[in-house]
Amino acid sequence: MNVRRLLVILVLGWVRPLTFAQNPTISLDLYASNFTRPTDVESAGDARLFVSEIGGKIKVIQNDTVLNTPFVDISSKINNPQWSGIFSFAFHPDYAQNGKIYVMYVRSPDAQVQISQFNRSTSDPNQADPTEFPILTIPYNNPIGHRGGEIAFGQDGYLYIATGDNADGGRAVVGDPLNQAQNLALVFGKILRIDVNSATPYNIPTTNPYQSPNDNIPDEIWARGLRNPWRMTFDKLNGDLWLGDNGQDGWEEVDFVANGSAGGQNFGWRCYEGNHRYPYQVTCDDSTTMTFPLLEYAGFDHNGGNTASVIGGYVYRGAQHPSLYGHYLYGDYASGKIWTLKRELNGTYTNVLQSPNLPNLIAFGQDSSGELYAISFFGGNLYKIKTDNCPPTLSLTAPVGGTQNFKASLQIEGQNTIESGANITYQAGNSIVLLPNFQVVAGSVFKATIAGCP
Ligand SMILES: [Ca+2]
Ligand SMILES: [Ca+2]
Repeated sequence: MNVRRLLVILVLGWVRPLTFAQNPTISLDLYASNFTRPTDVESAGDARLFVSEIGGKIKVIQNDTVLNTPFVDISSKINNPQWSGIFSFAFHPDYAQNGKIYVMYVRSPDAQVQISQFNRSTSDPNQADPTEFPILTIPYNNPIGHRGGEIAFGQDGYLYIATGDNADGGRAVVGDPLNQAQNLALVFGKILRIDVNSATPYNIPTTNPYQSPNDNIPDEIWARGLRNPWRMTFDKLNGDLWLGDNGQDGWEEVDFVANGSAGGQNFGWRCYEGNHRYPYQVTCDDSTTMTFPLLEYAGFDHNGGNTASVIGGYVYRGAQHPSLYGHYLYGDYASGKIWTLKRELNGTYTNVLQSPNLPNLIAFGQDSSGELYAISFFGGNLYKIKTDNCPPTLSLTAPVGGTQNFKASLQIEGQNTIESGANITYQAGNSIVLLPNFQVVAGSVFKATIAGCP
């Protein structure tokens, strides 16, 4: 042990490890613009991003440029280019090999929701073949009813489909009067789960909770009790499911299901709106059978008459913004608010309203490196989520290499490795604390300086 290492350990003998939650401070950087009513952002697992427009196109962003020719164009098949076209799309987890992309859209003329597969062109990686392979149709029959939704692959390789309750969303109407989200005979207000890999168009996973053909429950149903789920994602690190469910007039909610769940959750609607008994539903299953939200926030009735519509997002798993690591980003379409939520393993969480405001926030996106994006429906702009260059505190746990300068206005705590050949500076306004796991390996340079952010 060299003298320097010994000194670090001696100093640590009286430094109490920090226990305060570290809250990132985010900002929005314009990344691409001039989309027409964009609805969703996805990555194919490479450096490109793809953005869907409600009118039926999926566009490619490559080398910071939006390509003129869309990747997918189903403009002639969608129901309404203003409001009801492409809602969501998803690349197959093995897209690099099989070139399969899945699109969820409201189709013309019957306004049912169609989920179809398309194939990457064999001649142009920025084009999909126009041939459509139908997978599943959600038979919505209320012309103005909630249609959800989201399609996304889970870590189990199955395709999850979040559906709306097929009921009107108007202000001050009774929500889901036909109680469709609770009704297990209907696919409305549900999460469905299908296996698109072992059969055409799909198989029912044998572990689906209602897979028995004799129970009068569609075998696709995995969970129920949703009103209008808008955005469902899986944590790319651990496969946990996160979902934003739009409330009626009372409460917006964020739902959470840990990876490996057997399914069968009842998320409550319309027996419950958020954590609150919905007064118009007379008979309900026992509340102990319900899966209540991780978090709720006030909707129209409890919010001074201000409209609210939750937009579920992603857990940040990128490397560019260490203070954001492990935080779930979500927002609100009506208010433009964006929050970061850090959930601990015991289910408690820290929820922080961030200062940037994005009107008509319609979706978050995640690129192949885990960096996050947000897009505005009427604004037509795509933003990259960044953290303030100078957060109050920074806690570094992952190894760092290269030449980097980490800054915090108050304190940096390091329990990480400075990799060989690295040239790293920690700059903090008040203190730099090195915990026992901190290590500077041979051949690297590490500097610590007490200085505020410039
Ligand atoms: Ca069944
Ligand atoms: Ca609920």
